[in-house]
Amino acid sequence: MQMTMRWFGPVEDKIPLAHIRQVPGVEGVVGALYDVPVGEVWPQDKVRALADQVQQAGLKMEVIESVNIHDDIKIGLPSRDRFIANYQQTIRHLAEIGIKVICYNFMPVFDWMKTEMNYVLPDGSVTMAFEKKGIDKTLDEVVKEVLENSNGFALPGWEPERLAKVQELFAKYKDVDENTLRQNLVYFLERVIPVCEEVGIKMAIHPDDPPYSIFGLPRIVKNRDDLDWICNAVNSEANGITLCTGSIAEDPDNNVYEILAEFTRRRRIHFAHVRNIKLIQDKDFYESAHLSRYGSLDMYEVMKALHDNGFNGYIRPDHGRFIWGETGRPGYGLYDRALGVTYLHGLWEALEKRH
Ligand code: CS2
Ligand code: MN
Repeated sequence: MQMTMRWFGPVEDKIPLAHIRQVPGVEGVVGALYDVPVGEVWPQDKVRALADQVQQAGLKMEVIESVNIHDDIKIGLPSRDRFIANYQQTIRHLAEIGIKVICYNFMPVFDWMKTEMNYVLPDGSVTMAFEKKGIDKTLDEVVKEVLENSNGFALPGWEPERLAKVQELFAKYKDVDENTLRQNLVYFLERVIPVCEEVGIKMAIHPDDPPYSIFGLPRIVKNRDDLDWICNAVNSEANGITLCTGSIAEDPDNNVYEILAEFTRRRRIHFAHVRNIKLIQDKDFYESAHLSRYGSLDMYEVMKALHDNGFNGYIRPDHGRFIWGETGRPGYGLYDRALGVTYLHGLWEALEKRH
């Protein structure tokens, strides 16, 4: 496995690559371009500049998170063909600079949803949480709160300019049910997977976060059966998964260890996001420290499911808390994610030496 950390680039991320390089066991970063509008081609000179910068810092960049999917593709509008052609071109450009995996999601309207961005734990650390009462409000109120509480950062998938028109966007999805969304995903995959196969890239879909419907929007990457359906719909290793333990485990009915084991065995998990969450009541939860004892997941079992089934993809700690006075982009401070890396390496080493 290759351990990585997400890096938001020289403008958006205040953590220098030089600091990421000092985290023991981190070989690469997971990068992206943030100044290209969703749906447009990522220009070759820009992706190359990013790759050069990472390489000069002594790190690899073989994973992109995310090349986001334009809403017209998810809705299935005639304009999708232009956006899919752009996506194909972006795949080619990324292959040329050595990218192996593209993480993406197929969630309508917005990316992950948390209701609390500054949730204070008893030890004084600050994390993110999701409480159902936080979305029992109007859509406009919820969107306003998320945007106001993101510490001044544009969260991926929560671009203020898109969400300024959130009602319009919702209206466009009014005839899109789960079936239609599935058909639209397949339409997209049938066109991009052959390109991926040709250039040696793997697509890796991220589960819905949370993995159930919110605001009446359809969700199609929620559980084992959804993942199975997606894998079979376009049966290619290039059609794979980003298995995010935190997201999958937000539905207590999901058995995250079995899901990890099955899809690792099936060679479809190309990228793993590993984080722990603490379920509070019903489906409310907060993102805890990585160690098993702080959350609801057994992180030894998580790593064992990957290890024992032959995982050889990319992995990163997912969100971290803010500790030691750090502030910044919610979920993406340096210190707690670095502790997560070290812990995950410790588990992995123990698994390697077990026999
Ligand atoms: C990530 C997601 O920060 C996060 O929670 O796990 O934003 C993820 O990058 C996207 O859903 C993948 O497209
Ligand atoms: Mn994730």
